[in-house]
Amino acid sequence: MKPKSCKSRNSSISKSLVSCIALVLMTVFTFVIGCGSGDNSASPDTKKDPSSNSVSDPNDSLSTINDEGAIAPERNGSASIILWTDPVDSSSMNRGWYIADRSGPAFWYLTPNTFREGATNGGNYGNDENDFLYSPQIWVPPNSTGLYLQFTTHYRTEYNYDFGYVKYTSNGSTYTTLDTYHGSNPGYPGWITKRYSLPSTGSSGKYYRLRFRFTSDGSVTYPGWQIDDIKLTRGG
Ligand SMILES: [Ca+2]
Ligand SMILES: [Ca+2]
Repeated sequence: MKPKSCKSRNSSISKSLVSCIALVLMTVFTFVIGCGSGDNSASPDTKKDPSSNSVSDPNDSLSTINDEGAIAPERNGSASIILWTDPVDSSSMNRGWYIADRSGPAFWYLTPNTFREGATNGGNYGNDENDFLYSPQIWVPPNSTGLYLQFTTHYRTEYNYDFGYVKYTSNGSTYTTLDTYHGSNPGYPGWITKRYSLPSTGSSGKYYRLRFRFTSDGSVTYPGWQIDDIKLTRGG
């Protein structure tokens, strides 16, 4: 009897223990489910600001272009990146170009689909011209290599006396001459494409500015100079 009684008592204790364990497990399970539900309701995925999910574009820095109207950079084929371009159309003068008519009757003007130095009726420039056309500032990012200035042009001036100068600055004050035009371009009145290599920027980005200057002496005039489709590119 004793063993049976003892066994019955032990069995009762075991059942109680199992019940307790089951209760604990249920409580833990309910807690876990509850906690899981709480995490889901506050899921970072559902509350994340979409804008914080953007991946940094390696070309972001290229978008930091001056506020004078330069357009965003884009691929120029697969070989280079266009840092800035102006097709020179009727809206170009809203893009930060600057004209300075220092002397002589003619000056740079918008035709409106090209820039032209000469009389605004299409006739010849005058004597003693000293006229400037400045581009907007163009932001060139750090470590830019393979820089090129390109544009189309035609010109007809008095050979060796009336000149067009193509220049640029990367420090805002010192202008470097890329080319000097006089006489007629090959194929005039046809147009030609000119391309000039510019030095790399190094570890700091720089603002570039282009300058097209025209001068004439005291006699003999011609139609002048036109430029169009100007762009600054860097290696891709
Ligand atoms: Ca002038
Ligand atoms: Ca002349």
